[in-house]
Amino acid sequence: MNLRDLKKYILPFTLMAIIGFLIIAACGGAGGTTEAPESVPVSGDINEIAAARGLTPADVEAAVKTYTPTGMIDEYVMFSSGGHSGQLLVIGMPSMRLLKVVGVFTPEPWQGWGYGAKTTMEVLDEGKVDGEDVLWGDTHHPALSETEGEYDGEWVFINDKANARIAVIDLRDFETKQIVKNPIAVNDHGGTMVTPDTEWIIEGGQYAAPLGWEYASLEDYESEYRGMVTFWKFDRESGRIQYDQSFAMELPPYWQDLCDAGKLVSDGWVFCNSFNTEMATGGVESGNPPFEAGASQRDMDYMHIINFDKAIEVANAGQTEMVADFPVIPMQTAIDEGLLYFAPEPKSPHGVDISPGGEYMVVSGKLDPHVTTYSFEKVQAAIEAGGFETDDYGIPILAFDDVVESQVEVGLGPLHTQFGPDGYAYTSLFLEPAVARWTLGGPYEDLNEDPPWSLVTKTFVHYNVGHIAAAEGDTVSPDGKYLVSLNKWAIDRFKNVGPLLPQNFQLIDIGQPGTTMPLLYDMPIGIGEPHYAQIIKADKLEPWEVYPEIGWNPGTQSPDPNATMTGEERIERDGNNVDIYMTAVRSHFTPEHVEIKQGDHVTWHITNVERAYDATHGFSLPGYNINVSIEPGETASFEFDATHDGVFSYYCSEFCSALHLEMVGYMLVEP
Ligand code: K7E
Ligand code: CUA
Repeated sequence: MNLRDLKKYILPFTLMAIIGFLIIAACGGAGGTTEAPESVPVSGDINEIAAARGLTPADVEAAVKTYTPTGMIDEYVMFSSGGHSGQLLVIGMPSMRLLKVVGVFTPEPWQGWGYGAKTTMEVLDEGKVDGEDVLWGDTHHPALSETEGEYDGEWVFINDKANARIAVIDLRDFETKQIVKNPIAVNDHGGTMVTPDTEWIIEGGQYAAPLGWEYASLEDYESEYRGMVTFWKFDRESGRIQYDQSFAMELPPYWQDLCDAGKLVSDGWVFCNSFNTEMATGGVESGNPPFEAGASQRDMDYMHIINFDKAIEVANAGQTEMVADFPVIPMQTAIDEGLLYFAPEPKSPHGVDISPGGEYMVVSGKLDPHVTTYSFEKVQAAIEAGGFETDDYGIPILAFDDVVESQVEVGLGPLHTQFGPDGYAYTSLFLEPAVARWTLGGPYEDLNEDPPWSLVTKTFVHYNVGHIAAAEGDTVSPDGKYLVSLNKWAIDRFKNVGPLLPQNFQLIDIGQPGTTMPLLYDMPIGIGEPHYAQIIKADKLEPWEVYPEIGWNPGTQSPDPNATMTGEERIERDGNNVDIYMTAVRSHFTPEHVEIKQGDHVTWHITNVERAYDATHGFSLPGYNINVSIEPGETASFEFDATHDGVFSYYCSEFCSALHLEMVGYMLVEP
């Protein structure tokens, strides 16, 4: 490629970047970075304090809307991805207080996740990739379980983009119960999304590769590389993904991005956006267009429209091929059976979001200033009418004009869309950076004063927003009220903490109609880059305060056969195998002496016999990398070989009582 060609590719991006930076610079000023005053009065008249701190009346109003005094419980709970921390964050709203970091793909010492306790090691072991431990993840999209399209507060799922894994978290105890590794894909992106009754969890792919971890040269990209979408069957009774009832669909090697399940009128269908329909394979070092240019040449990519109800029938009828021992509907079967259609979508889109009633699919092209809304009804009519063009793989393409309902110009770099209860939709604008409010038409037309299919207002955010999340925003009845802008850049929002900055969540008030959409609060996220979040009404969550019975196994969510009641503590030896049955209660472990021999194999069971709310004990065994968190009622088990001799003091690692420091014991390992 010569320099002129390269310029042709690069120029639009450079322009976009410059525009982006200009705007950042502009709103950095407008956003008003204020130095903290030297000294702030802590007593006196409220107006004096506000004036001394440089607070405007709008700031005071925002404070009153978000300030949550001690003991007041938040109205909403946000489940946010923890990005490449591999964890899940639980945040109260509107206070924006971090309530919990849930260990998912990465060991999390403070909750004993991955430091010996069997119920945690077994789950992390399920996440092995090709037999190897992979003890981190890149979590992107949490999905709360739904009943009839409403969040039900029972489960939350999240994907690991890096390794194509899905985790299942039980909201009775907020612990991860299962990790499944996708056998046909190295990595993923379009997960997790659930069907309206959580019978299925959707995991879309991203960077195409030969399915099933095979090798093929990039020269053979078009014939050997493939995209995919996997449908995981979820069983509420057991609380587990049913691996052997799950299946995938082979797709062209376009980069499938994000999916969403249809709901109400579009229930039974699944939609995914894609980019790189150019099938660029990069190689800038060899004079090829770089990926970001090569994958952005066409004006249109393809929204994938999947007749999912029919796909289930086809899979159940065995019209699948095994790839890495996993059933996959071949692309040709998907075409022949009418499971897969495309609709052109402008231009390098990112995500597809289904309106609350299921009537519309909303897509934004990153390089197009519009949101494009497709009508499900029109899609059905176009499929009915037939007579399609096809892509190179023979997949029917519905004509753009036949299926588009409306295009609304919202601004630069539109990404993701959320919905309110009042016919308003919200789209993040990465480049401006702002959140746009615009109106849906059709059945939503009379819900507000603003004309249908029009931009209403924008709120600038700081900075470079990715996803946005609205209260109950993915349900059939969104709440409105609050929206969180998940910003990628923080720049000047916080005290500099060095070159690696936190991401910035910004709470926005969307409870007022029209052009009023004020920013309320900033929350720095100090771990990982959160991609997406879902927000549930807090009263839908009813987790246990303590485990239901003394001797509970959180892995099976049932009584543990190794539960130990007070008075039953003992050490049993059978040859070199030593079994320890221990209890923990404020403020002692029983037994307090454990005497074993070097070379023994030790299996240790500890039951926290407490019934008091929050009476957690930790158990740490230095020298053996053991750290366990034992919640009230829980029985935790771990095993190790006593390889090092010596004297090891085990102690409680949760400050649980005035005599917590005395909650200790000695393990003596005789050489
Ligand atoms: Cu970062 Cu949904 Cu993975 Cu957009 S994704 S921003
Ligand atoms: Cu138990 Cu500290």
